Amino acid sequence: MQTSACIFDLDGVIVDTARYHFLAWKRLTDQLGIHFTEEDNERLKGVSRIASLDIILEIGKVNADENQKHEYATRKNKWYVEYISKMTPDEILPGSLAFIKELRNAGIRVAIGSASKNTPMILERVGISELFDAVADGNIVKRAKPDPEVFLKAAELLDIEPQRCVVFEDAVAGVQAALNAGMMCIGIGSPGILKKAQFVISGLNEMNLMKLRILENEIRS
Ligand code: B16
Ligand code: MG
Repeated sequence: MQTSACIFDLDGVIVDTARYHFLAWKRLTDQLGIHFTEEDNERLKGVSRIASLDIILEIGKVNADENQKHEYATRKNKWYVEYISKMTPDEILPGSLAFIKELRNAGIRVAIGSASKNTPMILERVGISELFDAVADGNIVKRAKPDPEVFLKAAELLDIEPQRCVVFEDAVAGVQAALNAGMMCIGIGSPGILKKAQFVISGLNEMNLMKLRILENEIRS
């Protein structure tokens, strides 16, 4: 079965916003007296904002009620938005634009499937809002990855069956979400971490349509 649509995670696949998330969480954890490292930040990739905060509070062994949690998450997001509002098109990861344009020229539909509620601002800042046929993000889905909701929503918006979609994902929870959606998944990162992805590359600069066609034949046959 041939691929009719590609769904891209945003953070870690098309842009590297993990460092901005880290800087913003670090400002919060410094204020709360929690020791938070870049290694800890790895655990937050692909995880929703509030679930990320829960992990951080658990690391710091800090208790907080719902009101406090809401205030902490809002404080962090305010700083995060300050950082991403200064993003430029130079921050698009290598190979992303060329691959997405190649897909579009071949009639393959393209969508975003991201946990981030800041997806529209990021796409706008880096100048690629017009590039996607559909955007499924944290503003329209309720259940966080590894739940398949975000990818199923993207497929629905594109009007393409899940079995004809390929997901590109950098987070363990995101790879699982793609598989749960019944989609083929190509991991972006390390094969040692993204163990369940059917194939792993280090970035979209390693992908092109011919390679995708070869992979789908191997994986779907
Ligand atoms: P926001 P993705 C995810 O984006 C990030 O990887 C994760 O670190 C972040 O907590 C989450 O978005 C929510 O982001 O606070 O902007 O709503 O990888 O699914 O594109
Ligand atoms: Mg990601």
